[in-house]
Amino acid sequence: MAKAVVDAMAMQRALTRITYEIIEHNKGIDDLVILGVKTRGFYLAQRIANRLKQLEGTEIPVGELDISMYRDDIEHDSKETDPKVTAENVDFSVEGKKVILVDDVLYTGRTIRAALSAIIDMGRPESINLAILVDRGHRELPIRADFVGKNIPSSQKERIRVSVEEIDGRDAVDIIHK
Ligand code: 3GP
Ligand code: 5GP
Ligand code: MG
Repeated sequence: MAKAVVDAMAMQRALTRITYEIIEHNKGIDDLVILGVKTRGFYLAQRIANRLKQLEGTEIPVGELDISMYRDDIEHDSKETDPKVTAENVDFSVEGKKVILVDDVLYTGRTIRAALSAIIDMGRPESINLAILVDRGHRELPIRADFVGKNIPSSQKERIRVSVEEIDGRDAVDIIHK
């Protein structure tokens, strides 16, 4: 059973609001770079970069972080290993940059912890901020997002389905009751 919580219009508004918050927080867009966690986080990162271009007229570099040796069990069994995030396809430097890290769903925080390690391995950014479309709660690490599209308190038995036009043919967030 799926319950619709965010429709296409609401998702676009949330991304536009996050974009304005990024500009305000950074007092402009100087030295910004965006890194999206694959798969859907990368498409959301591209959307934010497109809006930044529309609003500020500047192209912001967007890179993709890959989750490798990822848990094959997405049920979040506590015995599973932590995700490894790599930045093999990022063709720009993060040195001295203001990095905006983007993912679709924030849950335990372990993916973001791994992403932070991968970014810091690439160089020393001036700052890293986290933008998330859906914060579903249940953090296991002291990690929070700076820019949040929507807080959706969830049961651990539920799953948040994020659909993006680019791969799913529609923009939506639904709660799936397993
Ligand atoms: P996405 O980032 O492209 O959305 O985490 C890897 C993929 O597994 C994600 O792809 C996500 O959609 C999907 N997924 C769905 N539910 C869960 C979940 O509860 N935990 C994790 N880790 N992944 C989930
Ligand atoms: P975390 O590492 O914080 O537990 O989980 C974050 C990553 O796992 C995100 O990249 C996200 O893709 C995925 N994830 C965790 N829970 C969900 C969920 O309920 N729905 C979706 N779509 N992805 C999830
Ligand atoms: Mg994701």
